[in-house]
Amino acid sequence: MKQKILDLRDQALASIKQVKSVEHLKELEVSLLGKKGQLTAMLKGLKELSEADRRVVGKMANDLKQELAQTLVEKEQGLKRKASQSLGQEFYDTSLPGRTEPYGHLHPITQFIREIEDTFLSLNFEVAEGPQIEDDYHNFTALNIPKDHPARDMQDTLWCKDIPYLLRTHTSCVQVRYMESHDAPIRVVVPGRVFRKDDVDATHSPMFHQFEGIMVDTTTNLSHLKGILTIALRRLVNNPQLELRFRSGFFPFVEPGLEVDVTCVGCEGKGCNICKKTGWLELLGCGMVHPYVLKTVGLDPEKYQGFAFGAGIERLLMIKHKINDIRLFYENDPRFLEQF
Ligand code: 2NM
Repeated sequence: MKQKILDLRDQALASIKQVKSVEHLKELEVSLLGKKGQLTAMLKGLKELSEADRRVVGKMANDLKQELAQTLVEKEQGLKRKASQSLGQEFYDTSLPGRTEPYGHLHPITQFIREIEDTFLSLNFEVAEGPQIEDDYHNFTALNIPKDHPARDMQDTLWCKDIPYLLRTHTSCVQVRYMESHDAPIRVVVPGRVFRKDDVDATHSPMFHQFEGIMVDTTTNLSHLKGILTIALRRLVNNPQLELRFRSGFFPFVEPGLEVDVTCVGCEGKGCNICKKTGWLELLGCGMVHPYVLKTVGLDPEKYQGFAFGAGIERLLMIKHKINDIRLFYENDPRFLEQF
């Protein structure tokens, strides 16, 4: 009887090994472990044995039953896996966690433009946009830029071929358009792309971004300019201690004109390489809108006065984040962009 069980084991395991399909395996399972199967018959034969033999042989038969059941399950899994692979599908483990796509985000310049808009909206300014292809009148003439000014030269401006248009060299044209169509009081900020025929180096690009703003009312003056710029710049560079220094400077569209320096981010004013040991960084231009400009857009300069300012967005971001090469903004290298 013992030998019969051992023989059945050898024969059964060999048969299972040879099976090539799940159907055959099921048939084999029935012929081994089914009601009329070989092992079942053997268990029935235990009755004829003595009490002591029955215990030993019974255990052997039961162990074999478990072993065969386990082997059949493993064989079935193996056959199913093989079948799905041969169909060209990978074995699909539904218990694995799903794959997630990496998240993207807005470009740092777009992020910063949104911060500029939020900052000036909170100061009761509106946001305006305008065309990037402009005419000579809105880009130069209305802004009191004379015919012989170097900015009008082929050398400095990207002019269209055959048609009298250019790529705007600043966003001031949008303020001109805004003032043409709106009465005072005016408070507007204009972010956007501008174009200059610059050679590319670490600090120059033929396309960059600016934001400019104007405020016009009957009593608007330089102290308002100073207050608004101080609040806005402190918030935009995220430094409530930032100091502003106003120097006189020249822009044809303002009188008086001013240049604004801010505390150096590299040394907080102590003097370092970034600020050439001065403690200050040149950040933007501003001033009181020239009466000629007001008159040209139809605002009475005897009744209204206003301030205006303009700053480069890349330059401000480079100062804020200590970035030393403007080209990083345009190369779309994830190693750079992922830091924002
Ligand atoms: C600057 C500097 C100073 C400016 C002036 C005007 C307008 F339209 F009101 F005349 N818009 N922007 C201005 C003034 C811009 O950028 C460096």
